[in-house]
Amino acid sequence: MTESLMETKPVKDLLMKVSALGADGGDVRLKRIVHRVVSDLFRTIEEFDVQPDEFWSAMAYLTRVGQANEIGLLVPGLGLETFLDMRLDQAEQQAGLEGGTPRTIEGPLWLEGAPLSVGEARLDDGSEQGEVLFMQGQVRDLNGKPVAGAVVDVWHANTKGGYSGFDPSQPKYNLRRRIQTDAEGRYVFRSILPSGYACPPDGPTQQLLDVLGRHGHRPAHIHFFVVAPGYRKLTTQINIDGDEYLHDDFAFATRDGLIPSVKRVSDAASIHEKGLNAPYAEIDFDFVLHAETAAAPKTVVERAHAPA
Ligand code: MBD
Ligand code: FE
Repeated sequence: MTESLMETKPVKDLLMKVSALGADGGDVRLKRIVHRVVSDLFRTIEEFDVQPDEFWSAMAYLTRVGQANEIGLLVPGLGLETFLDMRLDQAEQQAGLEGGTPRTIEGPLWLEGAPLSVGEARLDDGSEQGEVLFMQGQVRDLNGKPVAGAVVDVWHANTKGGYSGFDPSQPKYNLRRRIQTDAEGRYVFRSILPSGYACPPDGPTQQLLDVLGRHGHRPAHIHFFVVAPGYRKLTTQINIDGDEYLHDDFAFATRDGLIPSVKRVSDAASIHEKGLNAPYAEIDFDFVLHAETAAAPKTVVERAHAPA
């Protein structure tokens, strides 16, 4: 066996100089993180005997991920976004926060500034012949008290799995709304049932998934931010029950408690009452928020988003 270069003084000295850990100035926490990350890369290269052509193919890969604007897609695909959620869950548990609607990842496709209305909204513009969905519920706190004036920011894909703002075929803010809860903490919206999302087939994220022998599908889902003064921001999604990828999400976002039953309504009287001419779907889902507390890390996450 050749000796481990990692354990030699020249490599240890190199890592200290790279991170400037031994020098004055700079951000000490960042220096320590850079030292750790670069050390771990060195170690990986050594342990797997990574050859220069392999290394440069990885650098070219990362370049393509950035150029294709797929960082936000690779991150959930590698479970990193779910890991951040697991850490928030753990911190809340340690702070004694229990119950409430489970969080799950935001994903890369939220846009700021969706139209705001009170109590109710229609998310689709009628241009797509999807199955009509009515979704409704109440925002409450852990004591069951309704939260009036909460804002439910909802966004989802169309019947082809595309999101407005990213899929140029859709009008601005299609399938995106902010709904302020009424005096009883209630919200209701009309939309169409989304289809699942699939990673761009020719993109770098799918390229890695292919090499791993994984698929790039998400089950059909609807995203939410729920915010109210004095409460912890909730970032979550519901999944549409029955989807073939329900428990096989490439982004690892499916959770117990986030799979409400989808009621199919097909009686003529109900259809007529809704002004429709075909059966429709109904979902009831309540959001339960935690009161804000200094005992757990904040849930408002600073994150760069695509310009709306
Ligand atoms: C999505 O719609 C999504 O929610 C995630 C997490 C990743 C890619 C597309
Ligand atoms: Fe999504």
